[in-house]
Amino acid sequence: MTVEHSNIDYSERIPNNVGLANNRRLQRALESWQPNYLKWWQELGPDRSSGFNVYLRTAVSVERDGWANFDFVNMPDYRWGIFLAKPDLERTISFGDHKGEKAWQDVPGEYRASLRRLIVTQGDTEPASVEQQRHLGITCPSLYDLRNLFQINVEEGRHLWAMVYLLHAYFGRDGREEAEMLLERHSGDADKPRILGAFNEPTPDWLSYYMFTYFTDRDGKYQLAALAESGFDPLARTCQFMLTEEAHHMFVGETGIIRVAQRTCEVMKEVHSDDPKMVRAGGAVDLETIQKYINLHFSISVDLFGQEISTNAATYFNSGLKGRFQEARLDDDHLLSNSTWPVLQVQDGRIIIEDRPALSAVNERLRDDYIKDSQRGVGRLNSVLESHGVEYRFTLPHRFFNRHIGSSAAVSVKPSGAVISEDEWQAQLGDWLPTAEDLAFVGTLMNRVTEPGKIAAWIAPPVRGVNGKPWDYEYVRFN
Ligand code: BYC
Repeated sequence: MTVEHSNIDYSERIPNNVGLANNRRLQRALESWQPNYLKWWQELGPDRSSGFNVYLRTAVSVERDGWANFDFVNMPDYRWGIFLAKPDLERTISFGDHKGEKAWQDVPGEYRASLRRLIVTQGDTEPASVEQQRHLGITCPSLYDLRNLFQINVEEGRHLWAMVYLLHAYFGRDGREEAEMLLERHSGDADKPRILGAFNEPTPDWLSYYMFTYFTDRDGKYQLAALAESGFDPLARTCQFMLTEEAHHMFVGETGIIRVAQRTCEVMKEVHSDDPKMVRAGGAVDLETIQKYINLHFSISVDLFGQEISTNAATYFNSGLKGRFQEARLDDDHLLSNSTWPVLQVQDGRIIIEDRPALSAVNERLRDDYIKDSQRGVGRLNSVLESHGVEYRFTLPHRFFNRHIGSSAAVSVKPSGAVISEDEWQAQLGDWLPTAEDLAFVGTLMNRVTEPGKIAAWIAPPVRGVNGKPWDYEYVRFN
């Protein structure tokens, strides 16, 4: 058992607030993982960023405003460490078979395998996203964007540390082996891919990156919120702290997409046309292509919630390992023994809605929360079009569009929600998802802009900069 403080000790080799110095075995284990992590960062972290001085936010304590410490950091020298919010020893489990019992400060033997699996799956996504984004720095549209990319990358690295700490501290030898594996699987690797589908997809350009941080990081928000309810208190506390950082990642995504759409509207005015060809000739991404990117990234991200009907999810819930979004605020028995939840299913080539036992529909319920939240951002995006007098409107595709997980994986579904034949799907695919030609066009816009105050022509500058600085501040200094 370690002693936890709110302030982080940066004089240690591994900065931490978990009293690592008092637990020599754990300290040694983590110190032997650390060089492997740094090697991984050098090889698969942000490409060609060594020696960059970046204006970054670093956590100094886990108190409310503790991480809001901004300063220039030399890129590879960022100090990753272990920060856990203080335990609330009175906290009780709010759902499932153990409802009302004290939260566990150690792993209950019977749930060891399930917990390890959840932690490994969560941990696997963090380095995966860094790998997916590793080449983007080379084509950054501005210093502001480059700084945000690195901020997100170092935080994903820290989130990996958070999961590795749990594996090392609570799961003994198999935890240490899993921690090694987290550095051995790689995004898109044919032999050792990352665990979840979305994390093996490429992020080839900045529009994909904004979509990823809008849609896929938002899955992170919902999954972390569900894990923040966990009866295993160290996991719950870690996820609470991670969630504060997730909010910034989604902000980068949402404002990024808005800035791209805003610039498109401006170019439409400049070229006096809404013809996609003219818009492209004017140097912006046409709205139709932005919509295809939305379709792609939304569909990849809704897959991350798993099957509509899942016994895994029911077991996690019953066991008190993973709850629902804002579990404690929900007004029900938190046992779900007799309640139902409406679930969309594909049956005989048709989409039907059926009431299913709520316990087995926990994944679907989280997906419902996620979709509602995603929709709100699309509404804000449409306000930008409206304010420019543009009639076009973005939409989220149907939740069954382009799915690879769940009951609709076996059928083809249009963005509108109609089930169609495989031939129709193949014939119209290029209208709904980015084609090779669309990707190549967006690729042509990706030119590196690193002069303070300058920004690429396909994106509008942000409304404000970071931490009260102007947007054209020199956020990254190259040595
Ligand atoms: N790809 O019973 P089911 C983030 C598998 S993102 C591949 O529904 P379950 C971040 C599933 O594993 C948040 N496989 O599964 C964002 C299962 O396999 P087995 C990440 C998939 O367990 C941006 C089988 O299908 N955190 O933090 O209820 C940047 C049956 O499915 C997928 C978590 O996900 C898929 N998409 O639900 C950086 C939280 N979906 O048992 C970071 C932890 C399902 O047949 N993970 N499968 O071998 C979980 O809670 C669950 O593992 C899942 C799946 C919700 C993902």
